[in-house]
Amino acid sequence: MLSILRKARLKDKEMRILMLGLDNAGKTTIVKKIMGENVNDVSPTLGFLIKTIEYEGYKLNIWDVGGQKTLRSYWRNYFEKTDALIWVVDATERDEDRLKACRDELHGLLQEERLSGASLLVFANKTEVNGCMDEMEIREALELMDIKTHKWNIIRCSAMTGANLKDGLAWVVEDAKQRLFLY
Ligand SMILES: Nc1nc2c(ncn2[C@@H]2O[C@H](COP(=O)(O)OP(=O)(O)OP(=O)(O)O)[C@@H](O)[C@H]2O)c(=O)[nH]1
Ligand SMILES: [Mg+2]
Repeated sequence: MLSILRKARLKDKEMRILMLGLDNAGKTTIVKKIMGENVNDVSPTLGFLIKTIEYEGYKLNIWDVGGQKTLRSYWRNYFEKTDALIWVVDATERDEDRLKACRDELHGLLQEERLSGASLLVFANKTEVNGCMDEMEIREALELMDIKTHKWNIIRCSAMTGANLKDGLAWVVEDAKQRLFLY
């Protein structure tokens, strides 16, 4: 039933994208940059924001949810009907506890039945900063290689410069298109 509904929406060229990650990862900045808005006045998200982006004929409804620890228990309220999950990681984060939290929260999400049909894009953000983690370090820190339940991809990006943000959306849309023919 769920898959039929998903297919119907995909045929309407509409997608629901859930953007999550720890606080300070850069989720809101990414969305603002994609929308062409000023990225210099973001503040922590206390609830959620929905932004609709037109991309290659698709209407992408992006749910940007606050990632502070006290807010993470609310994430589950946004799982329904998610077509793609974008997990944003701060590539400049070197604190071991934060990286562990980042890994555990992600792997916890992947256990969620309501997210089982969603593809996963990991956005490694802030990569314009010198000395940030490279892709291999992030794969290891987040144990991405262990993910067998979801189709996933990792893309390095920068919300500040805008680098690769479109590539991320392109992957998400392309992946959804392929699924249209899989059902
Ligand atoms: N250098 C650099 N800083 C960034 C980048 N993206 C975001 N930031 C900074 O990171 C901080 C957090 O950005 P937000 O977009 O508020 O992070 P968030 O993930 O939405 O955080 P919550 O809403 O608390 O979950 C801000 O000071 C941003 O300016 C980036 O690509 N490069
Ligand atoms: Mg935010």
